[in-house]
Amino acid sequence: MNCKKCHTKAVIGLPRHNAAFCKVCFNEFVHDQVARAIKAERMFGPQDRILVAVSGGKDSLALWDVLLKLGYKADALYVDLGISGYSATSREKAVRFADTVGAAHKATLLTHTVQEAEGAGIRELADLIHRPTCSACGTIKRYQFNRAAVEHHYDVMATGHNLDDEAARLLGNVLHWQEEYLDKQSPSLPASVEGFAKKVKPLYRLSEREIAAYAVLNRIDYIVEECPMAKGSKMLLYKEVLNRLETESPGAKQSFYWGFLDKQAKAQPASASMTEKDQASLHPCSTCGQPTTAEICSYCKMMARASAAKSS
Ligand code: Q46
Ligand code: ZN
Repeated sequence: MNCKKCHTKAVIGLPRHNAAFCKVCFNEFVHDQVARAIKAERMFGPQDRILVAVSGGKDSLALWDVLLKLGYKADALYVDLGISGYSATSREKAVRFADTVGAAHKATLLTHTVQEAEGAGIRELADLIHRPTCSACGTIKRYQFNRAAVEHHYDVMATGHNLDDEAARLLGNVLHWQEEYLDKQSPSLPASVEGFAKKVKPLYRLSEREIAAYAVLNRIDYIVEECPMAKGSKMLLYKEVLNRLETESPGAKQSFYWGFLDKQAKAQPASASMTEKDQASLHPCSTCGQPTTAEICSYCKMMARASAAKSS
């Protein structure tokens, strides 16, 4: 198998593109896919400051790596969830990457430690308020990333969601006809109101397998294990189903998700109406000042419930 571009020995085959690449041309392909995503979805420009949400996993570290190599000003934030046997290792990977590749590009890694800030790790917090760990985790991560982006004046927040993540999420949303989520499943969500950072997903054109190959070929040291809380999740099941489809017909995931994006772009004249709607119903949380539709934001409510449960 030879490289489609330079005809030397290929290191990876990409059935959905009917192509194979050597390491150099594969890196070019990955960089090009990210550059296309940034341009097509008007994610950010060369002068913008980007905050990458890193977890120590392959996707977020590969995203940080690509953005720095493309010349963008990208710092990162790592949220330490305090999950024993997982958080220490994932943190170590994020810090090591920051100390090597990050430092070479003068990029900074910010950290937020849940145990330190909220007095308990994510599992304990979730138990205290009787909520599934992943739902409490989602609230904390969304809040802390948005807060850091706004407080440190980043123009945009980038996450490492890839084609497999987005296709699986779309499948879940369609299976349950969650139209309100479908509306917001875009690779680029504008900063709808003051206090909410713009959010983008520059890896949406690349599959999980392609990103894993990029990480390995570029010697990115990432945590291979998934978060232990992900076991048995519906997302993993949807990914499995989509992988079966992909094996049978290469390109299935891409046409499913990209097809959705095409239809969405035709149906929605940008996100103007959503922005107006959001703007009208949001105001500052009376506890922390972050935007919310209620009197107190869901993060502050969650923390108040946790500390009440602790002291009772
Ligand atoms: S990190 Fe958090 Fe995920 Fe772990 S606790 Fe669940 S939501 S599975 S992306
Ligand atoms: Zn609040």
